[in-house]
Amino acid sequence: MARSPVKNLKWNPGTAGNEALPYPDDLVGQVDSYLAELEFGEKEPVMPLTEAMRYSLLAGGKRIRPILLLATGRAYGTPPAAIMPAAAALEMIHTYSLIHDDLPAFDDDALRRGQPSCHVKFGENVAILAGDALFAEAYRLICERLEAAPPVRLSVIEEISVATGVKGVVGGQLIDIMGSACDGDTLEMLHSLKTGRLITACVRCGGLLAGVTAPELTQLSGFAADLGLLFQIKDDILDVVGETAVLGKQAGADLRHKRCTYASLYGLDESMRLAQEYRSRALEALEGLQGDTGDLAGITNYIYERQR
Ligand code: GRG
Repeated sequence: MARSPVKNLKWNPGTAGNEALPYPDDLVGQVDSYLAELEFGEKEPVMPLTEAMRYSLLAGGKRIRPILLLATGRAYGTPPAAIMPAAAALEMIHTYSLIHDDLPAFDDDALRRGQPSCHVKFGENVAILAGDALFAEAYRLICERLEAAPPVRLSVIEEISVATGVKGVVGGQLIDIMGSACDGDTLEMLHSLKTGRLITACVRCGGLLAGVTAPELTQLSGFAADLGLLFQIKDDILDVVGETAVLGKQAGADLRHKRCTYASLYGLDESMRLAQEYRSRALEALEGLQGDTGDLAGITNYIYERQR
């Protein structure tokens, strides 16, 4: 068995209080309402496109990424409504990645968010365009609706561009489809890019919009990196032990695709131990921050405990 990727970790009794903190449920409804009200210029010729975009966007994902952004902002006193366009944009980009990931050229998955995948419902060509449009509309939303000083808005755009490009989601996806060697370092690098980098962007954008200092932003990034790996380890565990009906996507897909995952590389027991350690590490990172990080601890606990 490969070595554990978590080095020199000790259980930190200081995180114990944070383990009871709840998920900020109030933000879920706010995100869902905002997404439902978005206008994409629905006119007859583009109706199938906007229908496909809404179909996937409003299908009821967990909204972890926008909530992370809003919770980070709120930790430093920024009201969620003030930064909602950035949060919605990140959910749109995440939805775009799910639509494309489900395509026959990638995972060829027929079920997503408890309903037929976008390409199953609308056809492959429309699904590709729905993803493309969600990506572009996300940037339009930030440019038109996010009220922030131009340099801050530019930093947010840069953050998201980097997180989604070659040094982020797309690069991670390429490494994944190339199916390179399955070892601990490759796995960590793959997931840091494919999943972790977008999660980090959510936290960093929340921090940027709240005007945190550079050292604070660095510490927030450390928290987010651990959270991203926790998210992925849990995702890999759920692929093995979860149920399709609860997950809203096909369980066992990693095995079907012979993917290198935490569960396949380290086994279930060790993966669960790693998840616990990354939760501990993420909660520990929150302790040194200046903001009121209760919501971020609640999100960490939710990601650790989630069943879908
Ligand atoms: C440039 C964003 C972008 C994508 C193009 C297709 C592709 C390249 C990348 C695939 C990235 C991908 C789908 C990674 C998987 C991440 C993951 C585990 C998603 C599941 O997230 P949840 O559980 O889903 O938060 P919900 O449905 O709850 O939002």
